[in-house]
Amino acid sequence: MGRLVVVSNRVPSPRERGNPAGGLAVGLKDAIQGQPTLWFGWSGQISAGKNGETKPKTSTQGGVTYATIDLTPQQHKGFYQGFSNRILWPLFHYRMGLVEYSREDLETYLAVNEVFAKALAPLLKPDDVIWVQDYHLIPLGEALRAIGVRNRIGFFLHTPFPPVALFGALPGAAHLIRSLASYELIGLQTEEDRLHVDQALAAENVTAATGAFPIGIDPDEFAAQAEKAVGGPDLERLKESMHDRALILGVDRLDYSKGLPQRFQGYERLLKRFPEHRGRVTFLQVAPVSRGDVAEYKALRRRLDEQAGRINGEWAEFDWMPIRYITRAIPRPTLAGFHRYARVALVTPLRDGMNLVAKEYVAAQDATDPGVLVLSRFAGAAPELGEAVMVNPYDPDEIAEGLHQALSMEQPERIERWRAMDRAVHQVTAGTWAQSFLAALGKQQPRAS
Ligand code: ADQ
Repeated sequence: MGRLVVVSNRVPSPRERGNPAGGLAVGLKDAIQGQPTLWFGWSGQISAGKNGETKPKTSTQGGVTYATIDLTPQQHKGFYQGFSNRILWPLFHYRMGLVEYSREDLETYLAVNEVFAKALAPLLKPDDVIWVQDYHLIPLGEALRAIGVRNRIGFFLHTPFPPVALFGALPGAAHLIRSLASYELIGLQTEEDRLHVDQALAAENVTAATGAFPIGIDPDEFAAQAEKAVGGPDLERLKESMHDRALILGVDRLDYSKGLPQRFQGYERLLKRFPEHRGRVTFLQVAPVSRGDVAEYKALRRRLDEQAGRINGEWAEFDWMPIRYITRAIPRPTLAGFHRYARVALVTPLRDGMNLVAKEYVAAQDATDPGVLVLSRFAGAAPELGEAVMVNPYDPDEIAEGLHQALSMEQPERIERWRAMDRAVHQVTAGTWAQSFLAALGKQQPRAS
């Protein structure tokens, strides 16, 4: 049996391997169980090596061989911070106004993909199946083909893919789209994203197989963690501090795609327009700092600091604080318990590939007394979780109304909605995501024979 070769920008560090926190790592954990796997990518380290002469460091842990390379400071700046995070990330989240294009960054992006290809190729065996992950590595398939790699290669995009009119505005877009044709299969999160990719391919007169493969979680594992947290010290501390108030929970990386300023405004609107909730609810937002060295993220953090401080200053009583705001990560087992205890989860990204937090909240609920999910209709999870209270995340008033509806919802309706969502979360899991993508990849005609 050939190996599965996963390629992603970041390979989890040895410390992260047992307890993954990012969406991609959480999803892949399940996928790679029981299959000989090589996981290749950036170590997360920056070192002053010579471009293009990188030899991967390998180590084996939990049945997976990890092979990593470092980036030079110049590669890290142009490829990761620049083209990936300042250009592709905002563009793929429909935020043209935040794109800071530079041709140098595009060139570094293409060059680093070639470096990845050259470092990976010697590790490959003829019957390996290669699965490239995410927007950092769009041209990797093309770079591998250029140096003679003939293995089956699939690509999965974890972010949304915008309409071609938007994507086409990016200098270099045509090349990136054409490079997609090197893959045997291109996987997207939703049918909408798939349609956009099909349209982009058609606009460049190239063909490639595409499919929607929504990513999921391991719902039983998360539910077990949530149940285990009940009665544990962290959840007890939280409960005690709540004085029977209803908990509204938000959990996101601190990222402008997650709609946090609008969410804070929406919560403030709830307090303003529905006074019955004043003093009766607490909003806990956990938002660990992410990409903290990119200017846009610094600005977002300042804005949220300001908003949280101002809203608390304006609405707090001497014995009640409306918002609790934490910019550090919280261990998953603790977080699972918080999800279970929360009366409402507020998941309002302006755009999101999928959003695993929404699925985790559903999985964590107590079947007899579940909470309510308030969900952005622009999350990739929205088509699957149609029983959530759906909101337009750009409209703080709609968020406030959604929160009010969620907080006022009677138990039978909460149970009915939750059951439908729990079925959906069990139907599409991290495991089925990987299996269905890899099965579809296996059926494609090889492109490079
Ligand atoms: P992300 O943008 O990182 O992922 P998401 O799908 O919500 O977003 O996944 C985040 C993961 O990290 C979840 O498992 C969550 O529990 C965990 N996490 C978040 N905040 C945390 C905290 N404070 N402490 C501990 N853990 C935390 C990207 C795309 C998504 C897509 C995923 C997977 O942007 O749209 O769903 O990849 O494809």
